[in-house]
Amino acid sequence: MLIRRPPDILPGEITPEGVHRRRRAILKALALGPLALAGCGRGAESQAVPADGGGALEIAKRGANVVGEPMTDMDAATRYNNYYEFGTAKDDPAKNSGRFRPEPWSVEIAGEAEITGRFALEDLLKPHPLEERVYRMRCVEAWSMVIPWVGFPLGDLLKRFRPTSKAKYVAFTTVNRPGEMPGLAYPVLDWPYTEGLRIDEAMHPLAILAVGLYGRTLPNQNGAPLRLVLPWKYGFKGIKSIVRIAFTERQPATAWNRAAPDEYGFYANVNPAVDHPRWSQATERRITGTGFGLFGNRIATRPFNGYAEQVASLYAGMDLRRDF
Ligand SMILES: Nc1nc2c(c(=O)[nH]1)N[C@H]1C(S)=C(S)[C@@H](COP(=O)(O)O)O[C@H]1N2
Ligand SMILES: [Mo]
Repeated sequence: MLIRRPPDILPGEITPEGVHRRRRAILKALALGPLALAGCGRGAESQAVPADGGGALEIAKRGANVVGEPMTDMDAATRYNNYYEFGTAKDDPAKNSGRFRPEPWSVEIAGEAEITGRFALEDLLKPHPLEERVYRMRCVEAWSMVIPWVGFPLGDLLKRFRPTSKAKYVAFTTVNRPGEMPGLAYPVLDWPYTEGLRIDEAMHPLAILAVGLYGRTLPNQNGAPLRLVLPWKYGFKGIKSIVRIAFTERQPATAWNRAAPDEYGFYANVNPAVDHPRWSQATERRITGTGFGLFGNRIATRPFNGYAEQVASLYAGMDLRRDF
């Protein structure tokens, strides 16, 4: 049975029912038992997180050593959001997403692949061991957070559908539910929200499909039940509440690129040398928490958000000022 959450409840108060039940449902569907904690390399020991999420935050904080930077509080990560389907103010998604129902959920797989069709989320997640990994996230408005996402590499899922040699790109679509998403009443973007990746970007192990954060199931405002996390790209590439994944031969249209092609490119790799036409992208405000933490330290932005060593080779020979 679905437990509705009143829309006016703040995310800090959502421990109860809804979240716990959904987490239990997902953990059960995954036959997970304890969450495997892998960190992102550098010999981070695998650590078990109790299925009830207890201690997950503490473990995730130790995981911050993986990026060597202080983690953002869960409070800020779940109250300061961009999810325009729930409104354009940063606190709108937390305030307005209580009516959204992330279950049951299915995803349509379409296009240039041997296997296509509509699949229940549980079935898509089943064979993929979940990991919790701490990543820097950099939004286009020049703020960033350090968040422990729970998920698995996108490529592990995509490969199962056996993309054909014509599959050069992957296109993603967000769910379109005007009754549950009040922001859809405003023509801010050409709804539904769409995003895309070149297939080699999509297959890169740093491209993550997330189902949780801080050892918990994704809250609605962060893109429940399934969203992309692309640590080397600007935040808008991290499409939320995905209902369709299509393999395409041509570069797909994306919502932000269609709305303002001079401001938001298809690649959207974090690049301090290429400014947004209306502001510099050379520095960012690192948000650590709510309150004063929202002001954050101003720090220099790094190419590919600090992940150049892992991903720069994907773009060898490209002019990143033109393909921004
Ligand atoms: N469907 C959808 N996905 C979206 C957005 C949106 O408005 N709608 N906003 C994007 C932007 S601009 C950012 S910065 C990230 C924010 O993710 P977070 O709120 O979990 O930090 O989500 C991205 N994914
Ligand atoms: Mo963003």
